[in-house]
Amino acid sequence: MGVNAGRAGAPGTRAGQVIEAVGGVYRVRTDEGIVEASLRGRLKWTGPVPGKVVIGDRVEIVAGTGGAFVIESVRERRTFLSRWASSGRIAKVVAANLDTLLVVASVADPRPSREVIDRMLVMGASGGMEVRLVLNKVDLVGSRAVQAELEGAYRAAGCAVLATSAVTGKGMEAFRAVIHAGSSALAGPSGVGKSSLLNAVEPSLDLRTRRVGRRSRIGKHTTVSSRLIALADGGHVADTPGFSDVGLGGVAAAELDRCFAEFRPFLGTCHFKDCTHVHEPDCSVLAAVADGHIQPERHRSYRTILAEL
Ligand SMILES: Nc1nc2c(ncn2[C@@H]2O[C@H](COP(=O)(O)OP(=O)(O)OP(=O)(O)O)[C@@H](O)[C@H]2O)c(=O)[nH]1
Ligand SMILES: [Mg+2]
Ligand SMILES: [Zn+2]
Repeated sequence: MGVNAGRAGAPGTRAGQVIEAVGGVYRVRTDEGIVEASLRGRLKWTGPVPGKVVIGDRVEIVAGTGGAFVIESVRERRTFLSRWASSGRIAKVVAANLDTLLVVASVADPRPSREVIDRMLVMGASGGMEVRLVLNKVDLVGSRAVQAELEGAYRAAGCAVLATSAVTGKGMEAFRAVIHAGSSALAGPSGVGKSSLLNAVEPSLDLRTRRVGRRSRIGKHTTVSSRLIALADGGHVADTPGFSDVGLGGVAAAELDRCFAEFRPFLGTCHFKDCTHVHEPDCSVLAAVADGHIQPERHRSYRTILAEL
């Protein structure tokens, strides 16, 4: 990385990246190894989004008295990923500076929902991440038609699609190539195979699989640990509990249309500058839906999400 070498900063400060956050303790990877750090009371944020320090955040740490490290400042985030907080409709950022959001759906068991897929694609795009759709469980009997339909639909919508099976290994070379190329997170409903896919990439991760019912988590004290895992063959993957419900609270209604990749060529040419592409006359997006350039399912997801913002 070499981020710190020769950097003009206060003496004793070094740069690093947060790779784990448990309670008030942050593990920070620096050029000179991994250290634990706490937060300075008055934290300096370079970026516009003060809040919690999360995995992926790039920080400056300084050695305090007795050799303990303190996070002094947080750099502006390049990308962010958020999900709904447990209560209310407030989305909180759970990871920063990741390159890619892999939206995982299974072709069967559980059945895929296009609206859920679209929400997660929007979340990734709105946070500035590159998004890809992973269609998992393609080994399941009778899943060919669903796979073909979704692959066709999302490729047509300008989204890269991977078809995988964590069980047979089908499509895993392409999946590995993406995972090892940068930093990513996997999002998708419970049971689609997110942990299984990561275990297939790196068995030593030994992530817990099989479906965990929502009910069984209730009553448990949730000591939530988020980690940014460095993979043996390169790349990092975020391991954050509860990625089945990504939050759209941080998305501005006026920016939602940009999060639908295939809408972009039509934006800016509607009759009204502030066109919402729902009911307005002379709307280029609605015209594109009418003549088949935009799929009605995608436009339906857009309308549903817009109504919530
Ligand atoms: N047939 C088949 N089953 C799979 C595949 N991938 C995962 N499974 C099974 O699907 C179930 C759920 O897989 P997990 O990896 O636990 O799913 P997850 O997305 O991590 O689920 P949560 O952690 O609850 O969000 C397990 O029983 C897996 O063995 C696959 O490619 N094919
Ligand atoms: Mg899992
Ligand atoms: Zn419009």
